[in-house]
Amino acid sequence: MRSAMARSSRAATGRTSSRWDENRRRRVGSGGPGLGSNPASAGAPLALASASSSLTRRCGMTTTAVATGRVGSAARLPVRGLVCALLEGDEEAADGLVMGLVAAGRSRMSVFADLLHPAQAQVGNLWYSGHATSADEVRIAAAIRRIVALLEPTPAPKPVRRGSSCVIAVPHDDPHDLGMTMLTLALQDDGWSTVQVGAARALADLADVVRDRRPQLFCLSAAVLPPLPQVERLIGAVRAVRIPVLVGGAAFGRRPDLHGSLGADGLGTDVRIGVVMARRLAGR
Ligand code: B12
Repeated sequence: MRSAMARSSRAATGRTSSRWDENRRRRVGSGGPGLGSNPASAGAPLALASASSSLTRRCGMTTTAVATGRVGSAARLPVRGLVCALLEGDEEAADGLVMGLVAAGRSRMSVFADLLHPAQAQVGNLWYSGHATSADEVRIAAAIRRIVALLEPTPAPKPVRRGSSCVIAVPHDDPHDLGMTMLTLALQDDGWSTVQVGAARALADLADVVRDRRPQLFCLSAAVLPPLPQVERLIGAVRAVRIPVLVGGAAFGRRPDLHGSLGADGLGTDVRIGVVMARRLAGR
């Protein structure tokens, strides 16, 4: 049964790949519809089944992973289906996929780490290979932000100790704040109280903010880093007052040795690892 399913899924994936690329080439070439401009999907119920069948129709894409993506199962989440829906500007289908998983018992953190983050990374890869435009990238980042805001908290059964608090920041001038937002919400679900410091604050000020707040943990999320000596000074200043520093985001994830050379205590390559490391580093 299992191997038959795997075979049919592989076969379908082989078929869909070229069809999807073909659709995509046509759309990128012709400018394509904008976000939410798919009148055919307007008013459709946010049901996983209808989202799946609509995607299968339009992208020729299997959504077997949705059907088998039960909580606790090892099945992949429908990253490809979500990316397809987002590229098509079909918000109903995208919402349907995500909400179906939540209704099936997925935690918000799992949706972030296993679906939204990989989907956004996939969009970056499509841009690299010329299958998505930079306008697609901006539009989809906005759509993912909207989906993130729709998700209700899913509190952890065994939260961290009361009084656990964390300051989370992005460096100034770094517009990539989706990761910080996801991490903040995932930590809140794990029982932390959080303070976010946006990209408007200069790195030099951040150490003062952290020292004033006295959290149990400081998290830095970055896709684009300021000069490294500035980052190293910030990390050193925070650690000097015995607050552990956890880092993450594309700038660190792509150079796994960087966090150590800058003096940080740990690197979280996704939000799930981040939540585990936060507990461990802060002894909560
Ligand atoms: C969407 C996007 C944008 C959007 C950002 C919208 C927004 N509000 O966030 C826009 C269009 C604005 C943008 C702009 C730019 N971008 Co951009 N962007 C992306 C893209 C496609 C996705 C980023 C994203 O949101 N991912 C989803 C989030 C959820 O993932 P994440 O941040 O990694 O977070 C996850 C984990 O890393 C972790 N995490 C994140 N932070 C932390 C922190 C801690 C402590 C922990 C534990 C965990 C953790 O948890 C999250 C969930 O699992 C990536 C491509 C990619 N492959 O990532 C490029 C990318 C990040 N961008 C990049 C670049 C270079 C730019 C520009 C400089 C391009 C340019 N030349 O103009 C500009 C920035 C201009 C500026 N002012 O500096 C590069 C960064 C290069 C690098 N450091 O290696 C990337 C990787 C693309 C590439 N070229 O490879 N971008």
